[in-house]
Amino acid sequence: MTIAIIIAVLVVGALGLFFALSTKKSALPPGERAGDQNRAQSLDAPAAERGSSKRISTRASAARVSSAAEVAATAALEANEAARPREVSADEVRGLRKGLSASRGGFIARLTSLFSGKRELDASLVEQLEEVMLTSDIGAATTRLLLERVREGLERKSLADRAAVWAALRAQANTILDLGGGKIEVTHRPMVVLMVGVNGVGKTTTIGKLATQFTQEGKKVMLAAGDTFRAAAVAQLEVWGKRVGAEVIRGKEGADPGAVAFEATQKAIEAGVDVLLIDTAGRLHTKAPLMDEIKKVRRSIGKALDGAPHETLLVLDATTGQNALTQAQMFKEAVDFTGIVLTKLDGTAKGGIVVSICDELRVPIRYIGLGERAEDLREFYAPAFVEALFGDGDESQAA
Ligand SMILES: Nc1nc2c(ncn2[C@@H]2O[C@H](COP(=O)(O)OP(=O)(O)OP(=O)(O)O)[C@@H](O)[C@H]2O)c(=O)[nH]1
Ligand SMILES: [Mg+2]
Repeated sequence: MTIAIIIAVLVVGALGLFFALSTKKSALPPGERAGDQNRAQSLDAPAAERGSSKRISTRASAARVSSAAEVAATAALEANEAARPREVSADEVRGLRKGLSASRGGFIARLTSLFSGKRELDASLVEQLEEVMLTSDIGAATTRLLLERVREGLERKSLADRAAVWAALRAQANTILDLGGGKIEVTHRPMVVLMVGVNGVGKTTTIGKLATQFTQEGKKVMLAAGDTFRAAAVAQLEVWGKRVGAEVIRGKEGADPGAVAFEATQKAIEAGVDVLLIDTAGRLHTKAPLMDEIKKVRRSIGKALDGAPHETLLVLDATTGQNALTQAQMFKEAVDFTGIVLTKLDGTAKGGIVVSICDELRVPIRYIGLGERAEDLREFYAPAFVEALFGDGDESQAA
């Protein structure tokens, strides 16, 4: 009887202790639990490896930090998902192909014509391929790289027919283009994205398109008019803001763009927005004071939020060909941009510039612009792009 009472007391005590411990653990807010933190950290790692996200460190409250950790964890999961090769749908290729029809009708048509008829596959084919590529803005060094495998294959006679040469070219193009670009993952709250580039390349329009896409995904978006030189530039951003229902932060005309960017970042933190998109004035890459100013804008954003801007996107106009490469090289010296948006690919027959940019800069292309509508901004995915540009198919069936 006594032993039974002692056993009963011990069991009740053990249960009580277990209950007390588990209650204490779950009373901690999410993110402060040891397990949660480990989970958030380990999930954060793959995103950090992509080079686009650093550990979260903001001056906001602890509660905000824990919610930022959750955002990071979710985004890292999504990034993991995105890192896996995904299937390319026929619709995706058709849509891209339509936008790239100028290039397909231009240099791609010239390339494919080299394989038509019963043409012998010999060294003269390489010379002709080289000539077409150079006139399509692929650039000398990249052309050499692209043709390396073709040349070797022809020498070793392992590339016996048209289809094999074409496949070798496509594979090589895919290797050059596959730098892990694509859609911006929202890894921080607020995720601060700074847009830079020379005049008229499509910075403001790209912001409008991105704002539309993020809003459609249910994200809260804020825009900042860092182009304080022209009233029309602010008005253009306000039109987009109104269209997508996003607040637009603006300074007085002629205000310091760094101050506007700083204020906007603070407001984005206060308002709990998911994505802050900061526009800047177009600047000539050859003008040192303007390039210094963009460095200052970046620093100001970092003062308002550690680690921000999380993405700095250089916008390049594909129709300017090799000049776009020169711009990129000079911007790279001033601001360490993390991704590229290549606009107006719909308006050029020389889409080869995409390959050249990836090869020379080794910075991923995040988006390409194939028109003026919001849906014309496409996330860049190398296999889909290669299939759309080099693949066989009829544009007349394009969606
Ligand atoms: N066809 C086509 N037009 C585009 C694309 N992206 C932008 N545009 C057009 O390019 C023009 C310039 O775009 P903006 O967004 O004003 O360029 P910006 O870089 O902000 O120019 P600044 O502020 O003057 O430096 C506009 O007429 C846009 O509609 C695209 O992908 N395709
Ligand atoms: Mg603009």
